[in-house]
Amino acid sequence: MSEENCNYKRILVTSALPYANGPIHIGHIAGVYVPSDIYVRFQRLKHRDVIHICGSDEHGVAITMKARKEGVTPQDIIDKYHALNKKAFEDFGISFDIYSRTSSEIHTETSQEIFKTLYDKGVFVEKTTKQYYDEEAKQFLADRYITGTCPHCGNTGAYGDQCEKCGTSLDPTDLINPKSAISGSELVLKETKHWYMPLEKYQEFLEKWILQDHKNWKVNVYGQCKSWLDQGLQPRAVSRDLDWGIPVPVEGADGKVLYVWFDAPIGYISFTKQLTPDWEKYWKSPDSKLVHFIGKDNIVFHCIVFPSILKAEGSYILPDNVPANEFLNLENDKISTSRNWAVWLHEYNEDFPGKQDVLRYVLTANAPETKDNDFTWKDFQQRNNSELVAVLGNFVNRTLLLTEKYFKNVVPQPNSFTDSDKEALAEIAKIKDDVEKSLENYRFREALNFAMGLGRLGNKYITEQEPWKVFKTDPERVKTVLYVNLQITAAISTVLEPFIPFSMKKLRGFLGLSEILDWDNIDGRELLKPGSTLNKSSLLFEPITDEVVEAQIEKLNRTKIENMKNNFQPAPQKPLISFDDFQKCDIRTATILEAEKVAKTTKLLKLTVDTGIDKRTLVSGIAEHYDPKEIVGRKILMIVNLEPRKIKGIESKGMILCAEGGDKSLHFLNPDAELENGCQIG
Ligand code: B3M
Ligand code: ZN
Repeated sequence: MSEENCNYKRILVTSALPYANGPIHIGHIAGVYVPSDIYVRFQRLKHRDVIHICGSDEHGVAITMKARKEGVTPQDIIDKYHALNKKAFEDFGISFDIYSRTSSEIHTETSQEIFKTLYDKGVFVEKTTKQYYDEEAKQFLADRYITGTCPHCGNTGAYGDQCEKCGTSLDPTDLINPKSAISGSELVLKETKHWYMPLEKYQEFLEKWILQDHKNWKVNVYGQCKSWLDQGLQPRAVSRDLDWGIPVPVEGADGKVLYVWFDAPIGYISFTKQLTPDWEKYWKSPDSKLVHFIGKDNIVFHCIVFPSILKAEGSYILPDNVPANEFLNLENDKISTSRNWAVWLHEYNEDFPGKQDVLRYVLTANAPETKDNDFTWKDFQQRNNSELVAVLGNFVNRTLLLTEKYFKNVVPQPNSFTDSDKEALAEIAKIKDDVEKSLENYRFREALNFAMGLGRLGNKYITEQEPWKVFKTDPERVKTVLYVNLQITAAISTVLEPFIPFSMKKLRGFLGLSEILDWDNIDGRELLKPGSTLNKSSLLFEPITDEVVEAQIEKLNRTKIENMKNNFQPAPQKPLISFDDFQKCDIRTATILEAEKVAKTTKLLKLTVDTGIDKRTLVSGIAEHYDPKEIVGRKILMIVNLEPRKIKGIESKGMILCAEGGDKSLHFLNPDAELENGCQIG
């Protein structure tokens, strides 16, 4: 038992509430939900009083924007994605104790109650400022609903909070010629009153609570908090002029709702209320430990803003740790919901039925715990085949098959133990202790690697002992060897449960275990008794084929092309030329007679063409778009009076005219009639 957890009677774990405006993807899973689920499963195995709280974050502008874009109501959006994500988490084995939603009545009550408490205590600062108002839509506009020209790069589609083209963070008043994204109309600046959380008043408290009392927080979390504090905290609005959200529960607040980041973290509290009448034991007792699992973009809200709100309210505990992860990229590109550049959890569950553990394993082994990391389908396949199948699965399979073959699926009675037997048995508890220490310190990649050490231990031992050879001459020895292997296998079924629960449940079935063996009993004692009967086993993990992985990569490539086409921006027109200039260009119809790749290049084809004037050679950068075998005989248009150029030692006389698509594809141009070679294009 880690001394840290000894001081706590119960552990309250929260996972960031995903916005109900889109599906969950592997970046969310790697960053937040697999780590939190591993941690909670482990605490349950330690028989600790732990609850895991999560649910949909259903307010905020992102949801109303999605609704507008899809021509439905915000309620339609949150109902769709709350249900989709809740099921996707369940199917993936993320074992929340409650997955609720911030559109619930209990959440509205709880949020308004906390707001009112702070309001009545005079915590908030009321401020009237000028904000953009759409007179046609009769509403103030959130930053994302304001578009205009970026003062930095001239992008005419910049938003009130950011220019997505040059990445500059903006204030709506920075925009040139700001317009409403709702009605398209010009905007007026209008006075509006809002309530602000004076974070600067909690600067001193936060500096002590974080920078002095929580030096043990992850470096990336501690560092981000320190930079926020070093800049000096500023007041932060806790209300918005929106028609979607929790109404501000005070006089003079018509048309105003709680800022989504004020109410969302309170969801952790309202969902706990929903889960248990003992909710105050978790949220208000000093012997409760609160841990927030989040992504790095939520650190300021969970380490600075929400703790300040709870501190101001006065009766709640504050987080003991906030082990935020960095971001996961996909095939070396940033995961993006808007660009559909993601592996969606619900689609993974559909495409890989029964293989949830493979993704759990890979996302833990590759987790962005200290820096952004990259997910590739090839790595997914490689880790499955060379780690899960070849190490863990192989060891378990050999142990169970040999026990079936030699001892009819009954755990053998061991004879005397050699030193290697004793060392192997002793190693089990040591590995378990290493896993435990890493898990208590939120180092999940490290913990998984330690846990896989049981598979490595088993493979090393069984390979050294060679029971398949020894059985011919000394079956009694093999009883001891397989007994040792079965103890390792039994330990695996518990120690790896937090990481790959589906497979460990399957393994317990093979071992005839109706319950998970006690974590703390993996201390060198006997786990599987001689004489107990095993069940028929099968492979724990199957290899993942190239075809399966290629299909996923192909799916992403189709997305990439779709995105390029959807986001196609025509290049700006070139400077004007005179008609005489154009007349100098001699463009003709021609036919390709021969085509071949230019050696040592990937982009070049050497072509022989019939221009009607002559037969000539030219070199063209179309090798990635056309197969030389398929273009012989094709009609093309080409400029015939370009000065010859030597390209890779080949004299190239002319240039083929091609159109480049939004997806960077290249296409020959052809007149709409069968023409002779040499016809002039004018
Ligand atoms: N809905 C997740 C996000 O920023 C946000 C978390 C709320 S946790 C209280 O994508
Ligand atoms: Zn810009």
